Parts: sequence; C-alpha cells; structure tokens
Amino acid sequence: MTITITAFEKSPDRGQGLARDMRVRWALEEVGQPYEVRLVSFSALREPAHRAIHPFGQIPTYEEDDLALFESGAIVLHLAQRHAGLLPDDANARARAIAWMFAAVNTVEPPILDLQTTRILERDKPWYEQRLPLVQDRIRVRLSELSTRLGDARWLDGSFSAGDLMMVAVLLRLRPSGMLDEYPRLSAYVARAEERPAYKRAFDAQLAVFTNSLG
Ligand SMILES: N[C@@H](CCC(=O)N[C@@H](CS)C(=O)NCC(=O)O)C(=O)O
Repeated sequence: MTITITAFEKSPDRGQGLARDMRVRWALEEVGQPYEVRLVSFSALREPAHRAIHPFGQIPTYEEDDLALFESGAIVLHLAQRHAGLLPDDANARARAIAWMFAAVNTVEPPILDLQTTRILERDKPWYEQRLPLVQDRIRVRLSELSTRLGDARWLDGSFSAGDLMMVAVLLRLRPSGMLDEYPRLSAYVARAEERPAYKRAFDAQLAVFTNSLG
C-alpha cells in the first residue's frame, strides 16, 4: 500500500506548518505510516486531474490504492480508524474523540479563518477597523470556552487523540496573531503537542519542501 498526499509546491506560510497537509502528515507520523508527497502548484490545483480528486481544487488530498480522499478532517479520521494510535479502544471514548475532531473544524476553526480572511482580503475596506475587533472577540469566546474545558488536563479527553491533533492544528493557525498567548493553558496545550516526536517529524518534512526549494 502506497500513500500519497498533496501539498503546496510553494507554501504560502513559508513552512510554518500552517497549511493543512501538516495535519495529515502529523497523523501519518503518529500512526507510523510512510507516505509520499506530490507537490502541486496553484495552477495545477485548478486542473481537471486534481479536481477529480479534490472537487474544490485544494490541498491536501490522500490516495491509497483505489481510495482517494479530500478534507483534512476526513483523511485524519480515516487514518485514525484504520491504524492504532489516534483513537481510544473504548467505544464511548472513541466517539468523544471524534466529537473533538468535529469541534475543531466546525466550531473553533471558522472564526479563526474569518480572522485570516479579514486580515488578508478586507484590510482596505472602510469598515475593516470596526470589523476586526468583532472577529477577534468571536475567537476569544471559543478560546475561553476551550480553555475552561481543558482546565489543567494534558489533553482534551484522556490520552492524546485525533481530537487533540485536529484541535492543535487549528489553534496553531492563530499563533501569528498572538491571540493564543492570551490563554496560557491553551498555549501550553499546543506546546505539549509540538513536543511530540511525530509532530516534529511532520513539521520538519513540510519545512524541507520550502527550504529545499530555496536552494
Ligand atoms: N476544509 C478543507 C480546507 C482545505 C484548504 O483550504 N486548503 C488550502 C490550503 S491549507 C488550499 O488548498 N488553498 C488554496 C485554494 O483554496 O485555492 C480541509 O480541511 O482540507
């Protein structure tokens, strides 16, 4: 079985690990599966060959034998269900870990993406200065709720799971804004995840794409 994922040929984040192939790389490292990476340019994303795998013309995608998947959350869930290491054995704990995966992409990530959209695409609008704090406050509501639930625990629900992997991947997108620093428990939670050897291997691999392309 050969696993191939797609990633940006030229990473817009310059290898900070914020592109969504990072979640998939990290999950693959956690479950110990080797993988290959097909780098795609922005124009190739729009080509029929790529759209056949990803209807929205984005990265990451995942190919394994005759299975092709898109959506980082679905890919991580597929890996977590097929291989040991990212979901608990107990059925209820497993369901809760999957709930955290959905919470990451469906509840916590949207306001964070909204901030990125605001900063990048709406900066020149006359209402930008009014809108920015509203967007930031919506993020703070979620961070505060998440921090309260995490409390002093190491992970969201027992052992590290795919739920933590997705949540940390989403929270990392906030780092450039400095907002994560307002929540010491969440900052420590993210730092704990970044210490995982699987995270470091995945980070180094995605960074190498960028640093190698400079040479
Ligand atoms: N919900 C999707 C989002 C995928 C996504 O937004 N990918 C970005 C890179 S992180 C992308 O390909 N952007 C280029 C584009 O949309 O043209 C997922 O989680 O996989």
